Amino acid sequence: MLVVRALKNSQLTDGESQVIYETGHKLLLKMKGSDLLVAALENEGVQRIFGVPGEENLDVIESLHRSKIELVVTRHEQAAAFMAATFGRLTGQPGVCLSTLGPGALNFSTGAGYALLGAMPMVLITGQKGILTSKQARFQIVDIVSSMTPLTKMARQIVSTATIPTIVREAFRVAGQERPGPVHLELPEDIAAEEVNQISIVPRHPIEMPVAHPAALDRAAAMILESRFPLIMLGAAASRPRLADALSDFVRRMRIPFFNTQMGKGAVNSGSNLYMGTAALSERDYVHQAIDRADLIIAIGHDTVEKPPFIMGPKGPKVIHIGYIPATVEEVFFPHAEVVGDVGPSLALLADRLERRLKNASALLPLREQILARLADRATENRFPLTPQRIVHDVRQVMPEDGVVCLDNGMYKIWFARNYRTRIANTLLLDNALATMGAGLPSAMMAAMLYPDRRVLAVCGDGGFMMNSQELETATRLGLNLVVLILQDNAYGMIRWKQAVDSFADWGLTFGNPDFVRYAEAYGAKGSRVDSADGLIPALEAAFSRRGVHLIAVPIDYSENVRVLVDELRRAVC
Ligand SMILES: Cc1ncc(C[n+]2csc(CCOP(=O)(O)OP(=O)(O)O)c2C)c(N)n1
Ligand SMILES: [Mg+2]
Repeated sequence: MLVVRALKNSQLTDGESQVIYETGHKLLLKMKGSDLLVAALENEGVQRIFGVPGEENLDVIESLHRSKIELVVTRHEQAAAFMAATFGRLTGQPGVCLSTLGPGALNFSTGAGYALLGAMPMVLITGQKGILTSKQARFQIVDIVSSMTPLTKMARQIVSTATIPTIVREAFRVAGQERPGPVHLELPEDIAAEEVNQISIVPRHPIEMPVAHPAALDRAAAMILESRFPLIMLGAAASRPRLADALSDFVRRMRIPFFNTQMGKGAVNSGSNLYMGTAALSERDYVHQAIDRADLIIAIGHDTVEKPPFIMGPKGPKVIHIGYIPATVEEVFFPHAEVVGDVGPSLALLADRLERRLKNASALLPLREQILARLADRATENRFPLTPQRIVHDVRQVMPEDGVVCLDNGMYKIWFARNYRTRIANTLLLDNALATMGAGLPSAMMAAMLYPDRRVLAVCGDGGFMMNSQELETATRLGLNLVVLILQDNAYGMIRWKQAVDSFADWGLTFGNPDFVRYAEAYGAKGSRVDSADGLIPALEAAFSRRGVHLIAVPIDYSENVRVLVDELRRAVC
């Protein structure tokens, strides 16, 4: 254990104000709780913290100032939480965000829910008034630990400097281990300022997850061998960054066709000739022709936080759940067998039992061409405003294989999930769990920070974009290379679509918009507007090649929503 020790004045030579300790932590003449917190965060490998500080965080800010950790100030705490969560999603290491007490901490709520449902590792640190005295009575005090408890895997107030190292270590373990998610720590200002004597930082060590039990593997193998029409489904947990290679290997060795849920998209090379589609709707889409014919679905990493990719009933296919943790049983999902354990090695063991023994592996493959052909329908239509299919098609043209598209939430999410083909894991980031509006821009900003050499595109509706558009300032200040595509229908289009589907009157869901070009320019970004069907590709190309932050507004024709997603599917699949 590394011992962090406060040196007495007498131990320092004249004029010496700080000592570099052997681990690289700076040991201060007077060490305080916040220094210990920051030393513990450095011990976890934290390099950046996102947030909006308040006066209760000032000790922490001073400690960060003296550390190697960068403080990235955002313009709203929600955006900081979305960025930290996306860091966790893309790296597997918890992202960290910081806020003040009360109002700032409450602004973290949506971000905490986003990380909890989305299984994204994150540590949220909030300030609080002193707990030993009460000099400001109840000013700004709300019970944040209680408000965070249902939104996190663990929520704790730090009540003594002595426990900081263990609480921080525990927080990162809990946040990072399967199923990953957010952890909340509240650091009151008097504990942050309290002088610290001799306290040990808890070192990290690697942890290997157990692999599935041989009996479970044998049972699953027998079911797969018996199956006449097997189909693989890749769910949200299939997109864990560490799983991409093992999963691709499994699909390649089994030769069973696969489809994915929205959040399982890209987990395996879907340019692959086994890809059958994405279940963006719960039923009646073209991909459901394969799902409905299957007698066995091998569901890898399915997380029932997602809108159901298909609905199980008393009849229909058997389901094997393969996951890091056991399945959750729902009205619409109740697997018949489970393979629980570290997914990558467990899949390799399953493939060892089955490779070259499956006579029916590709029984459903003949449906593939017809399903994918229907999705490509009208993708190059020359209509203006542009159709969603054309927008998805044109975006794919300008995005290289490793380019990352980050979606906000709106009607276009269904179109991108169905029609956008991914070839590399985590190159279409979307939220089909909390499905909150406002995360598109911050998640894309995080992707742009992590991958400065890749093209990163945020796709937002005109509603969702405006929920965190202030972060354009953060993006320009950070010097990010990022393009934001705003799909303009002057409405909450998705709700309008649902209104139409359920035969409600078209009422109450439209709004006005700022001039997006001038709006971008006011932030020091560049703005442009697409005003012809052939204008989107050149606008995107120009924005990516000029670098910096660009905003492109494109009018969208949502009449396709009802034409395809209601009328056509009803005719085709009924
Ligand atoms: C924070 C939040 N508020 C409300 C909703 C409900 N909701 C889902 S999609 C949507 C409309 C989105 O409008 P816009 O961003 O313009 O996208 P569009 O559907 O018009 O393309 C709404 C209001 C939500 N998911 N999240
Ligand atoms: Mg809209």
